[in-house]
Amino acid sequence: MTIQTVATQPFAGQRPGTSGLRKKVTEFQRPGYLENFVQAIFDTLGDCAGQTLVVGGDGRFHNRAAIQTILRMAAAHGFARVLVGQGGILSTPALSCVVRKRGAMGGIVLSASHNPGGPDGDFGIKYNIANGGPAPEKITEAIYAHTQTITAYRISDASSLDLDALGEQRLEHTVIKVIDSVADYAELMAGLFDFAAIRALFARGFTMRFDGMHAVSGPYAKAILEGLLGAPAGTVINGVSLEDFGGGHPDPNPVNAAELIALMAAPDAPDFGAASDGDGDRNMIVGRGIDVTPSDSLAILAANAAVAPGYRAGIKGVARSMPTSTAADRVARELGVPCFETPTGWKFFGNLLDAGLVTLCGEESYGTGSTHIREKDGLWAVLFWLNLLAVSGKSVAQIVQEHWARFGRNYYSRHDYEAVDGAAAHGLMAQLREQLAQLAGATLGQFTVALADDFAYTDPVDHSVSTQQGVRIVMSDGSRIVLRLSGTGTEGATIRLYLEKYEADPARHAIPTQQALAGLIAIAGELTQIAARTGRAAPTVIT
Ligand code: G16
Repeated sequence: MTIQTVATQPFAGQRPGTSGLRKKVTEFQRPGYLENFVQAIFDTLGDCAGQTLVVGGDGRFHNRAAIQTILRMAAAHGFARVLVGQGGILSTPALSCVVRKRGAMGGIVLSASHNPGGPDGDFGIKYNIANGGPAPEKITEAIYAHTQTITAYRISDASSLDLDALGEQRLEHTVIKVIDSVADYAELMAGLFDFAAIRALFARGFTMRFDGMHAVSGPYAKAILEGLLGAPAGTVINGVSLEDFGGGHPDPNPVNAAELIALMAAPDAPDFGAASDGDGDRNMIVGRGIDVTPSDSLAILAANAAVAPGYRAGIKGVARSMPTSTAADRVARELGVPCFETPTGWKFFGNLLDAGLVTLCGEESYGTGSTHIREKDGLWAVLFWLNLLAVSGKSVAQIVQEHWARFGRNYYSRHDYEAVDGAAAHGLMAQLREQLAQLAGATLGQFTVALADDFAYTDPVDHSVSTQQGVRIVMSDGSRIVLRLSGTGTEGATIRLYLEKYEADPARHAIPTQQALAGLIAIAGELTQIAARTGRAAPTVIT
């Protein structure tokens, strides 16, 4: 075994987006493409000698090949230990958990999250820092800068390692330890939630379906729900992880998890339904005949946090991304704790969590999490809901309706226009930005504009500033139209239009969502000329 220095040239476009570098698998298969990015990570980290690194991915196509390369490069950079999930598998939350628990310098996550997988699908890589969370922008920008000047990478020429047998192997001077993918994570969950109460719930005949979408969370859900909590076999559906996710789109929303939604709408529906995404960090919560919006789910968990042993002491604060509905703000106000509004991207929650300013965080994109790790966590949210259902004895629908009756309902929807021509999408945003100055105070339909701006965020901890994080048009009654371009797509541009309308009157809480939002949808259409500019009569996906 020797360490090779291989000459290379920069690739364009290796700037990490909302959550790491995401590209087509074929791009990652180009000689040197992955190596350059990994070298840029190690160059950014500096001296890695004596350090521990954690590596794992969501099991999608190219996961194993990429991990073999990363292990050989880690050995060439003098890491003392690399912990790798068995079979190369670690869900994103499990990786965050292992980094924190094992005192690692950081971790490398191989995933393109909810994006489709397979040879023609997407792949991704992300670096997480010692707190277990995604690297902040100053690090991702430094990584990008290194990719643009790179001339060589260092790699051991050792042969492939066995990723399936638990235990230690040696690569150059580095110990590679294959660890159980689930154990550390399951232990953390058992410490946060009332497993005895959930076990008793299942023993009483409570029924549930967890849709693993053939992605990474299946094995975690089986071990915890069907194993530790005694849910009957068959509770976890689509629970076998496949390299192409069975050809599906592992994004847990009512459109992509249509099978689960149909099951939950049937007369003999189970009591509770849930789904997670490609890398296990997203969650969708469904009751009989009702799917809970991620924004409502965050607000409901915040209002009821004390049911779970891990949160019995109360919550210090809540954070949500700017496009997420303001339902959580109302709960925070009543609890007398702060609510922070951050740009889209879980990385923006890290400082708030580290500083102890918030306990719970959430995003409209089906992400919810807490101080327990520094990633959003799909199964954690499902267990939180199970804990709430077990302790309250209520149904999902009852919990949601009672929440609305108490706090009011924030009708909410996101309209996505996917794979739009990049120039058209940027043109739309530019034209909208130009209108902002004139919009304040304007009357639009039944609404008066109270604020129209391009969201900028100053991190309250390190005071870093992030600008151009999305256009928001806020009406005097709190209703909002928000537009931004996705930072996770790999084809053209994806325009996200977010709509929110507050309704205090419980007599008006059963209106179909799109109907409740129709006035705002029409205004957004006129302001943006989205149909004409994109050539699309309707959004690709409505959630
Ligand atoms: C990532 C980020 C989230 C973000 C989501 C959508 O999630 O971690 O914070 O909300 O992408 O981002 P965008 O609107 O830019 O596409 P994931 O689950 O894809 O890692």
